[in-house]
Amino acid sequence: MIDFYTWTTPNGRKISVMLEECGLEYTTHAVNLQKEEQFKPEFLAIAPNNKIPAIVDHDAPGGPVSIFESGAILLHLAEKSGKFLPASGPERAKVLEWLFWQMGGIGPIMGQAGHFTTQAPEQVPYAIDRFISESARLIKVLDTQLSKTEFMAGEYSIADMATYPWVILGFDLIKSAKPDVIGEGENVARWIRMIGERPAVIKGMAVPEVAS
Ligand SMILES: N[C@@H](CCC(=O)N[C@@H](CS)C(=O)NCC(=O)O)C(=O)O
Repeated sequence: MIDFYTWTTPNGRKISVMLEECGLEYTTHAVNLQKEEQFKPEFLAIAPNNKIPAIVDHDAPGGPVSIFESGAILLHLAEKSGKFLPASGPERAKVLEWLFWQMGGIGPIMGQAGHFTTQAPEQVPYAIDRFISESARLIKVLDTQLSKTEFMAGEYSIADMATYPWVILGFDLIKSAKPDVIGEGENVARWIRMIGERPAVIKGMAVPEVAS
């Protein structure tokens, strides 16, 4: 059994999608970021960086283990299930390449774009333009890759699961802000449609259920 600590944000949804895709049994614990529950000592004991997602895998080989950082969790679950990450060879390298591209690029950059456009106490035009432009550049990179392959690394993988929850959130907004960079982004649009139709993705994107 897996205890899963999450909230209604893209980094959490990467993991709920993967858990659903693998059919792994899990219990969801909603960590309300608006109420600053990520700073509670019992959560910090599992996730010292005070961010969701985190898991405790009670049936890991060698005994129970707690893991924070969404990329590390995706790798753990892929290795545990034997799914969505080839065991070796160039196919594995390609999945890891695009997974780390998401972890170091799309996630932090789109996160800052969202922060400076909707949450910052003052409007900072340079920061807004910097993060929206870099998000647009990254989406164009994704679009070019998806013009060559059906999914990011060939077959559907943890790289797609890591990237989809971010791109679905910002694609229309960034495309309309930077049409000169992204154009129609038709390959990303096709990829969004294909992934969004997967039953596990529909379920995973609705985790955690919170009263509105
Ligand atoms: N690199 C981390 C980022 C996690 C992250 O930024 N989580 C956000 C929600 S999407 C969070 O918990 N923020 C709470 C805070 O910063 O206090 C990962 O991929 O797991």
